[in-house]
Amino acid sequence: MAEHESLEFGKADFVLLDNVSLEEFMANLKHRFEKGRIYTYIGEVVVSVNPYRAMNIYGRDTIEQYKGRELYERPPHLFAIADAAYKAMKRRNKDTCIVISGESGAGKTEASKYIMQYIAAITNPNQRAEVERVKNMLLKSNCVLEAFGNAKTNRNDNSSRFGKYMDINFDFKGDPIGGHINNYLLEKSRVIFQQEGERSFHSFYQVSVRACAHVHVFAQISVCVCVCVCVCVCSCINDGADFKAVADAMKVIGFTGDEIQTVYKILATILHLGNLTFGVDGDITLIENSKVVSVIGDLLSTKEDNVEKALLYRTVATGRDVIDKQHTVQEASYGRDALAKAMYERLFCWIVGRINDIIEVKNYDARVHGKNTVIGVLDIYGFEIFQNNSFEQFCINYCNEKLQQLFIQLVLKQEQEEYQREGIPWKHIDYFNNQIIVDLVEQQHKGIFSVLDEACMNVGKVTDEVFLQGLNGKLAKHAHYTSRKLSPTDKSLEFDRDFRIKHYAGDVVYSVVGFIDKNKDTLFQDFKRLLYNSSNPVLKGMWPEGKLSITEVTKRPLTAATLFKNSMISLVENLACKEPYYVRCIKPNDVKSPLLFEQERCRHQVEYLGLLENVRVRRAGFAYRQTYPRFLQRYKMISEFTWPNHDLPSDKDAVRRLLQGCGFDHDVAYGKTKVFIRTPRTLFSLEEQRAEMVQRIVLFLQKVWRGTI
Ligand code: AD9
Ligand code: MG
Repeated sequence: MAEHESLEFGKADFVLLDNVSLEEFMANLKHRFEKGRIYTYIGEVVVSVNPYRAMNIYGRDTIEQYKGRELYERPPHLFAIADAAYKAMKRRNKDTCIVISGESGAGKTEASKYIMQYIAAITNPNQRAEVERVKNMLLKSNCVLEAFGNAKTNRNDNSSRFGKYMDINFDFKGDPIGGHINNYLLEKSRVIFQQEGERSFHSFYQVSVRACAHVHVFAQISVCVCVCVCVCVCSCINDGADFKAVADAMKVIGFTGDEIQTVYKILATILHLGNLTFGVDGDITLIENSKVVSVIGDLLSTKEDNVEKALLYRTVATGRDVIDKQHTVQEASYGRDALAKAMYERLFCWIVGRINDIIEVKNYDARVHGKNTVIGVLDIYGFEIFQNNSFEQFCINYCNEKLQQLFIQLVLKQEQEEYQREGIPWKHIDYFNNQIIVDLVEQQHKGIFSVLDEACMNVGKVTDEVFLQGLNGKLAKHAHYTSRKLSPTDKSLEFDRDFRIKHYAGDVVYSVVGFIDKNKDTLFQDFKRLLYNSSNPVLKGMWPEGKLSITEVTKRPLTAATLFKNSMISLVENLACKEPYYVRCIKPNDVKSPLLFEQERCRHQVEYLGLLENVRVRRAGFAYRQTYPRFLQRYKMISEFTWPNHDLPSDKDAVRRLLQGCGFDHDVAYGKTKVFIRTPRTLFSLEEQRAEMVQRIVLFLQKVWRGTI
């Protein structure tokens, strides 16, 4: 635990509180925030409060202060956690991960960037060119991904609208040699619709600002249905400068000129699609502003006629015949929006894929160089409650439930179970286990995703209302689910289409409108063929499934919910097999003020993040544990009773004898198979004694060799 800071700043580790009560916890958190101390530990967990101002604590000199130090030697900092994860990886050959959680706007993405910067700064002391190249690309990839995956929301001006998990691979020297990014569910509906006060993805504004300056490149980007560029320019975002930074970053990462051009062309196409409107002439559906079609044809390197046909007709196979069925205006509009969303999502995934191609580990032979180890950094969208919450918020909040469950499993549950297993006296500490909500969403047959998928499988007209009826039928008695039908007098459920989930972080009312559509996520095959048949090879390469002709049987694709659920399950499996480090971010207020610590707002977050339980488990628990044989292997040289070998009845007795001899007996507990050490200070002292002994042994051996003894 960190004890080094002056008490003027409060307690640097919540474990040191005199009484573990919510009041004391909050008082300490507030006091530290007001004193400019935004980080506080709970053991090895960092609690971070968003300062909403530039802090002078991330520079080169600060990095130097944390490099190679133990956690409790310096004031709490993200760098200390990053260093701990790095040391564990390097010294013990362990894969580690840093899981950053907290609600929207709490500071996760900023934290993930500082962590990456730190890792980049402390590695590659020999300045190997290849490693420098890899580091540069890892850092630059952030800038590109943020441009395409982040947007201004009412919660955060730079809100991540996708989940990101990045593995950084290290060689046996501990230098980065590559990486891999996994991206999760991009909120693509933002391309066609944004709530009031929000924007679409930054990338659109960046090209649009640019387009105003270079009208000849993107002619006619004016009033767009998709993206209201004029009204939504945000004072705190400099789209023009960002355009340049992103373009440079793409070049540095290694995107070719053609690829970058195609990226811009796709953005421009989507903007133009927003201008397309449909009308009728008799019983013919037509495009009202056909000039736009010709621009789109140019941008997509395909014939104008083909674009028009794909927008107005759908090719269907009836038995052996293939016919062109004309869309209604409504169908055509639906198709246009689906195309805009799908093109953007595909573009985003393609960008991630390209970055992965470039940064993946190459030419590393584990047989020659030893195991390549990994540090994973998870920065995923935070829990969110909007005015209107739809399918996307539902997925995002489910993801946060999964991560909270992982935290419970790793920090609260396993820890306590281990003490019990080892026979260490332990008074169970209660916590809210959100598994029940995870099950409510993902359970087979009964869970909300299953009910949704079932509704989508029905042939014929399936509506969102049918889905809601299904939920009401299956979940009427569930303690965490209700709906307007089930609770007609409940004022928070304003509309018939509303249902409410009691999440671990709070109640959220969702509207079922759009759930079916977003889950099915249909894009007419005609569009896939249109894009595949483009003479632009980069664009064509993004749409390989467009190769299939209409008569070729295609399997029903997995639904968006199933894909997301599967990706979350594999993410959690992946994190669970690494040694985890946690950053728990807190948002101090809703007005982005550096001065305001809204007591209630923060208290709520402390409660739902389970931080108090975390302190209790940590305080009653032990910072370090090791099996007896391994403990001896490392420390036996510091005691005459154990060096070079002991003659006690068991390793456990030997460890006890060793620790008694050092005067640490009061700080440890002896389990069935492991020794538990309460405070890191004890461990630190053992390490110091060991280092001293090793030094003496080396000197002794040198003398023996030289024959001076
Ligand atoms: V979301 O779930 O992606 O919507 P995040 O990622 O938790 O959210 P983000 O890191 O984007 O939030 O932080 C929001 C804003 O808070 C940033 O744009 C900064 O203006 C501000 N912030 C966050 N952390 C820091 C910090 N350590 N120092 C200064 C910060 N400002
Ligand atoms: Mg973010």
